[in-house]
Amino acid sequence: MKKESSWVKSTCAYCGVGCGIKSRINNNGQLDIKGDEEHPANKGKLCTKGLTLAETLINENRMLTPHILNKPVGWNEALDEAALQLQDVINHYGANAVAFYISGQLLTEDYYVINKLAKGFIGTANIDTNSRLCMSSAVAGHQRAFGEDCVAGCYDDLEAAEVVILTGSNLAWCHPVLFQRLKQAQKEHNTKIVVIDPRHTATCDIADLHLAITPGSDVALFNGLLSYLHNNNKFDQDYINAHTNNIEAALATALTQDTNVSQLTGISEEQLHTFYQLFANHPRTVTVYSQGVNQSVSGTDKVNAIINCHLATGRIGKLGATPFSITGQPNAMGGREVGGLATTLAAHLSFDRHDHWQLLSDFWQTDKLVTQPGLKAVDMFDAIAAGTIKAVWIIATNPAASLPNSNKINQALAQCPCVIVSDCVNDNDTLRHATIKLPAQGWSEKSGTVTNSERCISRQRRLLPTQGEAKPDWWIINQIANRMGFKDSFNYTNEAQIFAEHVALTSVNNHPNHTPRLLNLSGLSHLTEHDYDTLLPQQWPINGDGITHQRLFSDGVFPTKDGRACFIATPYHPLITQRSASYPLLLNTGRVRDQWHTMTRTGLAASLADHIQQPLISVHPTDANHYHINDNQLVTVTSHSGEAIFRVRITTDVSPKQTFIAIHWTQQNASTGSVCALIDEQCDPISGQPQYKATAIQLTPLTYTTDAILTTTKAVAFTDLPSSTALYWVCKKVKAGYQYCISSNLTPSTLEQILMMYFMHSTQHDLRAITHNSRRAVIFEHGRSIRSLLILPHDNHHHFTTSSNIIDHDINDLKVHQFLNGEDKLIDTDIVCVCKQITKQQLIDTIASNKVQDLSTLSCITTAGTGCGSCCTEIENLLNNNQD
Ligand SMILES: Nc1nc2c(c(=O)[nH]1)N[C@H]1C(S)=C(S)[C@@H](COP(=O)(O)OP(=O)(O)OC[C@H]3O[C@@H](n4cnc5c(=O)[nH]c(N)nc54)[C@H](O)[C@@H]3O)O[C@H]1N2
Ligand SMILES: Nc1nc2c(c(=O)[nH]1)N[C@H]1C(S)=C(S)[C@@H](COP(=O)(O)OP(=O)(O)OC[C@H]3O[C@@H](n4cnc5c(=O)[nH]c(N)nc54)[C@H](O)[C@@H]3O)O[C@H]1N2
Ligand code: SF4
Ligand SMILES: [Mo]
Repeated sequence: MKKESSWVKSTCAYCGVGCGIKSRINNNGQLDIKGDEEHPANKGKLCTKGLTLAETLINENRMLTPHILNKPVGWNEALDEAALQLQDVINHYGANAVAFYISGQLLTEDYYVINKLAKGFIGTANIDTNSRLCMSSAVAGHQRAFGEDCVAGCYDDLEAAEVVILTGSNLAWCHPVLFQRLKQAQKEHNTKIVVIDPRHTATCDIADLHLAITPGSDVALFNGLLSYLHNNNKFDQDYINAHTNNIEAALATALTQDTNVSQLTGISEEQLHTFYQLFANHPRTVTVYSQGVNQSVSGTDKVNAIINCHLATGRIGKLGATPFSITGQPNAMGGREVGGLATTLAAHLSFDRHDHWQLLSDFWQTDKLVTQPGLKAVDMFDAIAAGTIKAVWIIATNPAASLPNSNKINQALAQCPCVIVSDCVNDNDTLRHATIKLPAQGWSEKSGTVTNSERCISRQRRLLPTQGEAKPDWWIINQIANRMGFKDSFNYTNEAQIFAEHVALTSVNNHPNHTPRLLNLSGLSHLTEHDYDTLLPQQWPINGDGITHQRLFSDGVFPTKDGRACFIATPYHPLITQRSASYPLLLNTGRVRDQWHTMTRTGLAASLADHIQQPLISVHPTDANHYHINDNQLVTVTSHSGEAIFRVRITTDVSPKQTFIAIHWTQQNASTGSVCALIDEQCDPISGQPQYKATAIQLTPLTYTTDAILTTTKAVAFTDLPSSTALYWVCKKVKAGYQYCISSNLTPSTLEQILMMYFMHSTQHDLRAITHNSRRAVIFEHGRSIRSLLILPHDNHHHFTTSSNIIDHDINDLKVHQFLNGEDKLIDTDIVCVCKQITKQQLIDTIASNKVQDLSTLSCITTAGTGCGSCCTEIENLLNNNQD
């Protein structure tokens, strides 16, 4: 038996809450993971995704060696070839013909080096990041109001506030640990919580007030609030006079639309009044905003409309009073710090300032520094499609699935002569277009720093040995930079050296007479490599005195020329996407609780696949009636951009004429591919952030004759099948394998024949049966089941999606024979409590049969909700809905 290792502290791989974890290798050689009680972000708590991190660290689908044109090669060959191809494009077409598309999932050190290479040495600003899709409206809004991209507040403010407004944020599912903190604070101090979201989400369960706003109308709501505050003498005139500019313009714009707010936002006068009063009467107010605000053609204006209300009341930089942009990715903030966006320079230096160009050129000792912003993500891929960009290096992001109009993105990548992709996995929608694939170390192997939503820098540490020949991203970039002739400036041998350089850059000329940048890490200037290894979580700024600052702007001084914040006039424009007779419904997109983005990691954990098993479209009952659609039925969804198939979830969580689809499924795990195939490419004109939350669509019910469930220990390739075989298929991880749910227009016997031929041949042993008109087969290897198949004629009343999993069972196991005899359970319900594996049906049955009225009794009987607690709000919902 192996010995357990000691606990090592690191940071969770996923969201911008940035929870601290503790991890050790247990005596089975696997990672034990728990929350770090000493980390200021989570104080020991973790959500389902954090708790199941170890389950995702399997070697399935890992990229283990570099590849050129899909052939495995050694590192030297791959690096030489990548450098040669990039150099070749630069020689023939100039530096702007190469582009870099990077990610908020990189470590600060990786991010710093790639940005330095592109902007400082190759001399192209065509380097953008998936933060363009995520935080760029917030960045632009902060720059306009504060002069620098800074998040003023901290998590403690959520606990100190009297009123917390969550707008365009599904905190319960997307930042679950912050949600738990807020929920606890509400219990202790009776915090009033307002949720502004067109949908009823799990977050609404703690809301005192839910404003189901008309999509896209946030600017009208907050302009209305500014007018209300003015008209009711709630402005902090002293603060405005002492610390801000431009109130007149912002107020004049707001006042012109005042009377229409209820009509514009779809919120009743009464609810509006309650909200405006709550805001007006509670100085300690925090407004949290996320993608419902940022991902909009008016995203930047939405951000400034919110900030205007906080500036007008002096509610910024104070305990429990701040506008608060919460970040999505684990290092969205770190990326912004090193200038990963095409529109920013490193260390919060600006393209607008000549003195900053000089400072950075001197610091990097280069004469190639770019002085103009480069192409933003959507424009960058347009330039790839147009052929003006001829080489792209994509690192730690999956644009073929996550950018709008993904059919177009896939075409652009397919025709691009040089597509270098650094990723940890061997296959995703983007890697399918790679000409050169470079294997990167993933979470648990890589080492460096990340910054969370409250500016807290934490270490991610190495926890496990690296799989295959994967290398740190910074190392790969450094190697290619060397081969492109920049050896003197890229001679890092470890991540600590890069961090030290980043720290030094934040401190250069950063003092009062140069319009100080608030991003200042000079307090870390003398960090040794040992100090870096043992670095504790700390918030920036960390000035020379080593003192960190929890809140910014507490002194009312802003990093602008005159030290004043700026009000921005934000005229309201209704949504540009208009529904028409051909596309009468509106599509909103976002996240589900247990999956992360394109599922390359969370998709590997069987326990995370149960909560929401398939790509669903939420449809309101009146629309379902109108289209004659049943719950769980498949529909084809079309938009101006594309077409895809989803399973219907009929729910009043969405309003009539509105729908919602989650973003996680891709070409890898569903026939339909990504929901982004439907998203029209409309962007905010200032930030360039795509409008992911409002696309006009149409629904058509899908008819078919046969359903099948194939369960297998190894993933299978549906692309190998004749195209007429499956109208629709989707794959989910199950224990010991994968389960495919297939819908087809073939007869059961023909479908059986094809699937048997492609996927069910065995040299060992197989068992088949036909029972109650279903067809079943199991094949075995060395006495254990490796694949099972179940085929049924489709019945419009029972859209089953799962069958029992009998993979990796003994040939004599009772369950295997129950399956073959048709005595197994077909499941068409979701698992609500993932930790304890309790299904929705079990909970509904328990509520009914025991007349249970409260969460604690239900938890006692079923154990649901006693794990991480992320599902408690969903269980409470069931309790509310199922009591008569
Ligand atoms: N489980 C999970 N958590 C995650 C992620 C994940 O993939 N899975 N990803 C992380 C990342 S990168 C990000 S960016 C964050 C995103 O975190 P959030 O922004 O909280 O998540 P979303 O689901 O994208 O969108 C939030 C809400 O905006 C609402 N909305 C849509 N239109 C409007 C509108 O016009 N006005 C308003 N006020 N609201 C609107 C949507 O209905 C949705 O409920 O989550 C992070 N956390
Ligand atoms: N319709 C719609 N689309 C959206 C959104 C939406 O709300 N609606 N939200 C947008 C937002 S906010 C975001 S942030 C994006 C996210 O979209 P993406 O960034 O495209 O999604 P991920 O699945 O996180 O892709 C990360 C990739 O990096 C790999 N990876 C992970 N760690 C590492 C590493 O350390 N090094 C390297 N080299 N690779 C690594 C993973 O295997 C994976 O393939 O999606 C955007 N797209
Ligand atoms: S809240 Fe975010 S950072 Fe914390 S455990 Fe969950 S996914 Fe990880
Ligand atoms: Mo994001």
